[in-house]
Amino acid sequence: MFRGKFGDSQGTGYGRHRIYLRGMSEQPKRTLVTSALPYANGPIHIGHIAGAYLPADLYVRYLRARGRDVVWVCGSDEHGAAITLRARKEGTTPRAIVDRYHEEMQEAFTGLDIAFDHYDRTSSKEHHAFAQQFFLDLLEKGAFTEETRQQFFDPVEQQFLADRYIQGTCPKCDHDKAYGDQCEKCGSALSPDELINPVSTLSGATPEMRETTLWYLPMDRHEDWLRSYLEQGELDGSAHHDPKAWKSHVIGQCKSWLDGGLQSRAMTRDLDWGVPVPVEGAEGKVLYVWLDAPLGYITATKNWAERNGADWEPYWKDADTQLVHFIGKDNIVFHCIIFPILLKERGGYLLPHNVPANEFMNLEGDKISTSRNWAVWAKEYVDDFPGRSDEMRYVLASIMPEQKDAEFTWEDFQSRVNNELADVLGNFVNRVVVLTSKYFGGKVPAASGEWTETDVALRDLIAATPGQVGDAIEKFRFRDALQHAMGLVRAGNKYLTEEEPWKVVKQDEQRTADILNLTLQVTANAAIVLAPFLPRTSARMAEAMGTAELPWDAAGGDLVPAGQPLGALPILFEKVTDEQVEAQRAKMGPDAEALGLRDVEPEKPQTTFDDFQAMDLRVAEVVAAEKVKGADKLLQLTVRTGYDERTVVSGIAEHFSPEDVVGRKVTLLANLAPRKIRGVVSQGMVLMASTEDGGLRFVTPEEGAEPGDIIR
Ligand code: B3M
Ligand code: ZN
Repeated sequence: MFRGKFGDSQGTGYGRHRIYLRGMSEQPKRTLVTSALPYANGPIHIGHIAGAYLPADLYVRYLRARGRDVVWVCGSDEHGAAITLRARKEGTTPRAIVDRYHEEMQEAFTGLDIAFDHYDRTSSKEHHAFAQQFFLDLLEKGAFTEETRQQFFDPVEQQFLADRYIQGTCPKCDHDKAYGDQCEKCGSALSPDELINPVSTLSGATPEMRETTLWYLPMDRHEDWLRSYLEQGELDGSAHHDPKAWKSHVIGQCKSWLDGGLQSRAMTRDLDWGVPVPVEGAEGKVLYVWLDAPLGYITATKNWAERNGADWEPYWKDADTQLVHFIGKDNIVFHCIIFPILLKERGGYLLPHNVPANEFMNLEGDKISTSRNWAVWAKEYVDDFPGRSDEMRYVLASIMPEQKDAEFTWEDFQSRVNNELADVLGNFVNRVVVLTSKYFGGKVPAASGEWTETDVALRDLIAATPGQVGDAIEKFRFRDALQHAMGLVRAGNKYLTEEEPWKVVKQDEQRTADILNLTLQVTANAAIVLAPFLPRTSARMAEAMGTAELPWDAAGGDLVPAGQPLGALPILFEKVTDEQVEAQRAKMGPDAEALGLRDVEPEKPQTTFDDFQAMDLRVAEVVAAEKVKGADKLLQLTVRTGYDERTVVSGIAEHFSPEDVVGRKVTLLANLAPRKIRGVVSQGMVLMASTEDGGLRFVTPEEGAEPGDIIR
C-alpha cells in the first residue's frame, strides 16, 4: 500500500555536479536567453522555428514556471547583404524590406505562441548608437587593426562588393554559384578571392581589385583563452561552465575552427546600409553585420529593461547570470568565437554559459529552400490552421534537430497529431472528464487511500515526471522532456483502459472513485508538465480540472482535491485530414501559377553559339500567297528578302488564308537547304510560334525592320 506523500524528489540535476559559477549556490540568480535575430529579408519557416525559437520558448516557459528570473530577447536583424540584395531584387529600398518583414515575422511568432519578453530591431536609433559606442570602445582598447587591402570592386556599379555580392565557382566542389563567404553546396567557408571566375551579383561584371581600408579583428590573438573557455569551460583561470553540458556538435565545430587557426576578419564593410562606422573619414563604411547583430541582444535587453522599469546591466554583467544563446548550427562560429572575443575585448560583459545550437530541419526529403519555396511558412501554417499552434509546437518539439538533422513531413505531422495528440492525450482527458460527470456529478471523487500495486506505480510516475521533464529541459533535451511528459499521459490512458471503471462501477463505487481520482491527478499533473510545449491545451486542461492555477512546484502529487467541481472541456484536438495534408504538400515547390509558368515541352539539348551562327535569319516580306493544289495545309508564299525574291512553302494554310499573309513582315530562315514539297521547290522557312491552344503566330519583327535585316 502506498502511504504518505508522493515520491521525494524533483531533482534539478544540480546537486550532483561541480558548481561552475563562482560564489553561487545551486542555481543561477538570473538567466538571459537570446534567440538568433532573424534576417528581415524573408518570412520565417518551421526550420527557423525548430532551430532557435521553439527550444528557447520551451526553456523560458519552464524556467518561468519554476519561478526563476529569466529574460528572453530577440529582434529583427535588419542589416547585411541579405537585406540589400533582397531590396535590389524587388526594386525597392532596404528600409521597405525590413519594415515589411519585421512586421510579418512578429505575426508568425505570435501565431505560434513564441513569446519573447522583448522583440527589437537593429535598424533603430538606439541600436545604432549603442553599436557605434561599442565599436569605439573596442577601437580604443586596440581590439582592431586598420589595414589597407585589395577588395573586389564592381566597375559598373562603382562600389565595393561585400562577400554575398560576389559569386563564382567553388574551388572545393566546382559548384558555380558559390558566394564570396560560403559555398552553400559543400558548406565550405570561403573568402572572395578563392572563387574561380568571380562575378558581381549586382551587375554581372567581372569585379576588379581596388584598395580600401578596413578594420580587422585579429582573431588569432585569442586562440589560447578561447581554447580553455570552450574545451575546459574555464575563463581567466577559473571554472566558468561545464563543457560537458555543451552539445558535442557545437564543441566539435568550435574545435575545428580553432584547429584550422583563426584568421583576422574584417569588421567593417564598404556599404551604404548598416551602422555607419563612427570615425572621421570613414564615410561609406558600415559595421560588419556580424559585429552589429549580436550587439542587438544587448540593445534589446536595454529596451526591455527600460519598458519594464528594470536594470539591464546585471543581465549582461553580473557573474551570477547565465547567458544562453539559442541558434542554428550555421551561426555557431559567430556566437562561440567572434562575439565572445568582442565581449571579452570590450571587458565587463559575460560570456555565454551555453550555446545549445540546433542542427537543420529538412522537409519532405529535401533541404528547406526559400528560393525554391520548399518550406512550410510559419505564418501560412497559422493562417491555415487557426488556433492550432500547439499541434505544430508538439510535432516540432518531437522531431527537433537537437543532435543531428531531422526531417518534417506532412504525413508524420498528421500521424503525430491524430495518433498522439487526438487519440492519446485528447481521448484520455475526455474520458476522464466524461466518466467523472457521469458517475460523480462532475466533482472530483474522494479516494479511499487504499492503493493497489498498479495505482502505486502510476502514482510513482506522477511523482517522478516533473523532475524528469525539468531535468531534460535544463539539459536542452526537449525531445526527451516531451517524451517524459507524454509518458505520463500514455500511462494514464493505459491505466484507464485496463482498469475499466465503466465495468467496475457496477459493483464497486469506491474503487471507481479511486480510479477516477487518480486519473484526474494524472490529468492535472500532465497539464503542468506539458505547459511549456502545449500552452493552449494545458490551459484548457487546467480549466477542465476546475483550477485556473497549476503551479509547477505543486506537481508530483495530488493537485485536485475531492469535491472540486470540474470545468468545461472543449474538444482538445481535431484530426488532420488527408485533404489537409494534400493541400499543404501542393503548396510546396515553385508556385507555377504565381510565376506565370506553363507546362511545356522540355528544352532541347544545349547547342553552341557556332551552330546558331550557322543559321542565316532574315527579316522578309510576304508579297504574294496562294494555296498549294491538293494540299490542305500548305501555302505557297513569295517572299522578298531585300536581296532576292523567292518561293517558300509553309504549312500554315489551316490557320491563315492567302489574304491574311500578304504584306506581312516575317522571320525567314534563309539558308535552309532547298526542298521540293508537293512539286514546288521551297527556299527557306518562315518561323512561327506555336501557341498553347495549338494555334500559330508569325514571328514579326518590330516596326522599322526591313527585308534583308540580319537577325542575330
Ligand atoms: N541574422 C543569421 C541568420 O538568421 C543572423 C543571425 C544573427 S544573430 C545575432 O541565420
Ligand atoms: Zn563548394
